[in-house]
Amino acid sequence: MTILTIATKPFDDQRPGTSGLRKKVSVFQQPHYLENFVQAIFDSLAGYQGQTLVVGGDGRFYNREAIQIILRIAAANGFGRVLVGQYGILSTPAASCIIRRSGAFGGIILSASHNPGGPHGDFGIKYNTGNGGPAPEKITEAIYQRSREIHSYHIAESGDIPLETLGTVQIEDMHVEIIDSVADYARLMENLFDFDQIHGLFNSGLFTMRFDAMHAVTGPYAHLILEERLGAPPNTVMNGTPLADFGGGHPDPNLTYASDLVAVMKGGFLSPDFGAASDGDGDRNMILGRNCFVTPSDSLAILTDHATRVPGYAKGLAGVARSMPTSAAVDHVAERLGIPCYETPTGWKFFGNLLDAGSVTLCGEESFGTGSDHVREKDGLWAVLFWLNILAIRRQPVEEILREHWARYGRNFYTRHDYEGVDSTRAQELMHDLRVKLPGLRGKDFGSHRVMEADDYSYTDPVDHSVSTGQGLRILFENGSRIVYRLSGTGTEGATLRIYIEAYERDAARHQDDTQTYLGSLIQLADEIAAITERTGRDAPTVIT
Ligand code: VG1
Ligand code: CO
Repeated sequence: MTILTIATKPFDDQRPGTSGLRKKVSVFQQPHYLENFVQAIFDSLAGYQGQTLVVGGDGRFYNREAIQIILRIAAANGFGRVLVGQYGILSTPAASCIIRRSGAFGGIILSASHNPGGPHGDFGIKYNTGNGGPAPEKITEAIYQRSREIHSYHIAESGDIPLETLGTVQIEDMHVEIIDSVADYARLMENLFDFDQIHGLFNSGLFTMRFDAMHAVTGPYAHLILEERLGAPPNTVMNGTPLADFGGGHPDPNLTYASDLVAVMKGGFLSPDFGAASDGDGDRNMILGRNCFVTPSDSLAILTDHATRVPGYAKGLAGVARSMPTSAAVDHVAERLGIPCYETPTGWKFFGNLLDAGSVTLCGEESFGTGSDHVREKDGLWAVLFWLNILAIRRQPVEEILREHWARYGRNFYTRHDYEGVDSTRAQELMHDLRVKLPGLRGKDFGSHRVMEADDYSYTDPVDHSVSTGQGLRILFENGSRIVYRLSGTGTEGATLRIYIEAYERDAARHQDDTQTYLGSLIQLADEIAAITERTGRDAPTVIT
């Protein structure tokens, strides 16, 4: 076998977004496109010779082809060992777990997360560092810069490696170990949660649940952990076989796209007690009770409130963190616990330093992401198991736990309105004009809302003091309400405008109000201030969460 050096030309569109490089499959299938990016990753790193790399993905279309290419480039660049999930499958949190456990130099995760898959869908690639977390902006920027000047890549001439059979094979001097995709992760979960107690809950005959894997990566994880280990009946996991096109669905666990599960949970007393879903790559979660939806922001607050009752967190929490657009529900719990609560820009990479420094134990985002210091990614099944542990302790309906939480801490009414597929130029202009307008909004009255502050959110990392600017336009009102505008960094078609709206309500008599109604005046204001309807030509958002 030989190592080839192939001449190539740079592509100008390889800047990683919120979570890696995401493009249409057809873009990745262009000759040299993936190869260039992988070589650009390796060129931006130093000291990996002879070291271990972890590789796996969410099983979407092009996953296996991409893995074969990555293996050959890794061998040509001098990695000593690559750990690959069987069939090329690793959920994002499992990849993070394996990077940490194996002492790997880093990992490459193939996923476009919740974006649709299949030949006409999306594909993605992300580099994670040795702490198991997404590379920080310093590295993703270096990769991008390198991708703009790359003129050759190195690749071993080798046949395809069979990804089905566990065991070790060799490419050049590099060992390729095909490993069980689930085992390490399942062991980690067992150490964090009281499996006996959860087993008891399933055995009680008084509790049923449904988990929707959405034909994505969590199927095998959920079958093993929920059904085999925890004794849930075999029909607990739905859509549990990973498919390359996710069964034609949109593997995004929210009330719009997880419609199979939502329908099951709306069946009144016939519905299961607990419902949950995860996304394409297994890092997101949605939590449902019978006729009840727990917003991700509330879920983070409730997990924080119960943490010391769960074995893995019995020693207490160092602190918590949430992304800026996430509601302040967790802030109230942190205050009671007397622990710090950090605010970071959108994207899990911003939690890494805080977790590594031991400053925070739990963290989360409004976009259905919750996690802790057990790995360096958000973790869908982890959140589900955390909830199961809480339900096994409290033996109360989800809805009751939620109501009691609001009664104690007040309720942060919260919604996100997404306008997908907006013309990119128009979206940029809208954001630009709004940014210019912000300083003039201070002190202005809009009905009962007086603007206290309006700015373009910028973040200074408390650990390495790096600064990230342009992280979202915020309008903060004196009564504690706020509106945030951001453009998505994960989409592949046009622009997605996200508007986040929040208001705090102490009075329990209002806690059962409908969210969209309660926030109605702010929703209207959000439209007016940025002239959304007028400038996008849309009269309603694509998705409301
Ligand atoms: C979205 C979410 C963000 C999340 C990111 C990756 O980013 O808003 O909170 O971290 O997706 O999640 P954006 O830039 O589109 O708003 V995943 O599950 O797609 O890896
Ligand atoms: Co995801």
